[in-house]
Amino acid sequence: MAATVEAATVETATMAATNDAGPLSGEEISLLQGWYRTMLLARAVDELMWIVGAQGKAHFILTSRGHEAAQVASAAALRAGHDYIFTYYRSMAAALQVGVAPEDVFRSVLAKRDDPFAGGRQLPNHFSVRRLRLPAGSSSVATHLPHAAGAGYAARVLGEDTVSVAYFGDGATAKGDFHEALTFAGIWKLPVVFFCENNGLAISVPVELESPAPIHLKGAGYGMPGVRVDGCDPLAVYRAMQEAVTRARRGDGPSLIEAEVVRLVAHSNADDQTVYRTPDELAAAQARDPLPRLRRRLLGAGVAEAALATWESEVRARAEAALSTAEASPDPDAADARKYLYAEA
Ligand SMILES: Cc1ncc(C[n+]2csc(CCOP(=O)(O)OP(=O)(O)O)c2C)c(N)n1
Ligand SMILES: [Mg+2]
Repeated sequence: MAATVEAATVETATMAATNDAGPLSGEEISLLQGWYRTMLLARAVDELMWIVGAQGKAHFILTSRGHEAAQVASAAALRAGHDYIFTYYRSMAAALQVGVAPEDVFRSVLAKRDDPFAGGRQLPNHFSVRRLRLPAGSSSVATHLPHAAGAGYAARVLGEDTVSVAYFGDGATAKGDFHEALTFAGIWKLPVVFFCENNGLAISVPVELESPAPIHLKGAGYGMPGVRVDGCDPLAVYRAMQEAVTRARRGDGPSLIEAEVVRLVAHSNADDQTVYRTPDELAAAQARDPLPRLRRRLLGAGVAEAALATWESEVRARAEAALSTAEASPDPDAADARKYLYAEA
């Protein structure tokens, strides 16, 4: 049995190599420059979210810090507004990449009336934008995976060339929903990409206690390619995602991508990670931070330090302005608090 799994994996796991050392084409440099700005924006929004959380203005903070390269580069391989994108609570950088405004991220964090995802009635970062085909998701881990398989099935029935993508963490692969979604997508060869952001932890539980096998190997059990990629290398992620999306769009079925990322901060602002992560582990995660790594890569490719510094300050100002706009927007009307809970007469 083991040999069969290994054979299937060897055939399909072609994307692990990173190209940090190799030369970049002009097109790659231009892609990386755009992604760097979106990654910076996600990081700046993330940092400001933690500040408003500490100020007591937001009840719960969830973070994409350390996942930005994986999210931005994978989302860049999609057709925004055409493909279905099932995000999870950590997907803020992916959401920004496909067109969610930072003002709206902050409106959801601050539970404002005009939060377009849920009018301030959901946890932050539970994106829901019809125009962008970002369907509403639950906080319940992995429950959106069968939905993504269902959207793939709908595309098949409707004869559309849409691809459906589900973003989720390593812990989600231990849920029955993962098994059901990959079984269904695998049997029907649906146009779905299962994109796992493996940060090695499900809150405090290490991946070894969630998964008996490397996550990308699980694809073979459902008849689909399983690919492991360095999730801190945006070009490697982009290539893996492009291959999976192309395969799905041409009718060849689903793929599983495991992007190895780092969670740079606590699971949420309700979590003290120093209880279960040693200073050495935190330093090792910090050393893989995709932002300084990409900055070095761009400098090495000839992008001027002054250009990078300009983007950094512009993006910071953009995030701060978005926060001010959201803070100034109206709070929900208290009289509406029970709206949508019960059928109205
Ligand atoms: C069904 C379910 N069980 C438990 C939780 C509590 N919970 C929220 S996030 C999380 C960890 C999920 O880890 P992973 O899938 O690796 O994603 P990560 O947060 O690391 O990106 C858990 C256990 C939940 N939301 N839903
Ligand atoms: Mg995890």
